[in-house]
Amino acid sequence: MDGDPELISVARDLLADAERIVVLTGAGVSAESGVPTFRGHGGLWKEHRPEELATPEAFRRDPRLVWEWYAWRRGLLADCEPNPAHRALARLALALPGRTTPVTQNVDGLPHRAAWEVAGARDPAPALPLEVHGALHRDRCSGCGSIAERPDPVDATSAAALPKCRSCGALMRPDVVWFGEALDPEVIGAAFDAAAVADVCLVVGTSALVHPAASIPSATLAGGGALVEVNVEPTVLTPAARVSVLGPAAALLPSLLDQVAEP
Ligand code: BV8
Ligand code: ZN
Repeated sequence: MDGDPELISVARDLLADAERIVVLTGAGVSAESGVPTFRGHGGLWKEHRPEELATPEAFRRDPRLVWEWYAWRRGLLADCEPNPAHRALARLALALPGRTTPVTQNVDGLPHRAAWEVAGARDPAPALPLEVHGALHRDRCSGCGSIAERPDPVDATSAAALPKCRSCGALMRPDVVWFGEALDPEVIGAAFDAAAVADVCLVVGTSALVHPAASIPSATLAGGGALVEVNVEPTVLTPAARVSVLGPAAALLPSLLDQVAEP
């Protein structure tokens, strides 16, 4: 089995003893669902530089190219399913409602799908994460901000064919946070508030390079809490982690969390 059993046992005890847990996930938690990460081999940024596409300037300069990239990513996601890591995180949050705050940097919507799947007839709300970077499946108007929850497939073959707002006619854009854009203060504020009083911040599958989200674990450390990391390689957070378990999230999280969720 992946992951040092001794480290998994230490991590499990820290989580089991925690009154309040914040979970911060990054692209690595969706890797085993087939969603490419940003900076790993074969990562999304390999073909394109972030500055080239995930910025408001790029959208102003060439909205068709930006929409082509996002439409391609939406197409990839259509074939992806939540993996055992997403479901283990959903089970934890549903078992410990009010004590677990799920936060994700990802825009793939997989944690939401896992929450609905795992909740069944129960209310999935405790397992629905704070999406600090928005959601790829939603459109937002670049003019009036109105939201399209279930947009039609985007035709990015020409600028003229790009989606327009039904209310004001401005261009629609993916409802994600681009580099240089502020995060929704309510969403990121709730994440930091929860992290500041958490006994444990469980960080799964992030290189912790993108701020301000990457500073969420530091809020837990500043509040006297502990950092538990799960990743396939060390990151900038590893030195500050009480325990860092090396291995793939889909293999590790069920064994790490299920005994915490259902002791
Ligand atoms: C802002 C949505 C201000 C779009 C994304 C210099 C220093 C510090 C900060 C900055 C700086 N220069 C600029 C900044 C700010 C900038 C930033 O942080 N830049 C970085 C690159 C240096 N931040 C911003 O611009 C933010 N806004 O600061 O606004 C402001 C304030 C007021 C008014 C106006 C402006 C906005 C940042 C949001 C950008 N949007 N996504 C889209 O998706 O297209 S970020 C993008 O990166 C994704 O959301 C992604 O989640 C995120 C972070 O990446 P990771 O999730 O960590 O993914 P990565 O591939 O890097 O790592 C994967 C990890 O998983 C690896 O560690 C790997 O080992 C591991 N892994 C792989 N497989 C597995 C695994 N682990 C476990 N199991 C596996 N199987
Ligand atoms: Zn509009």
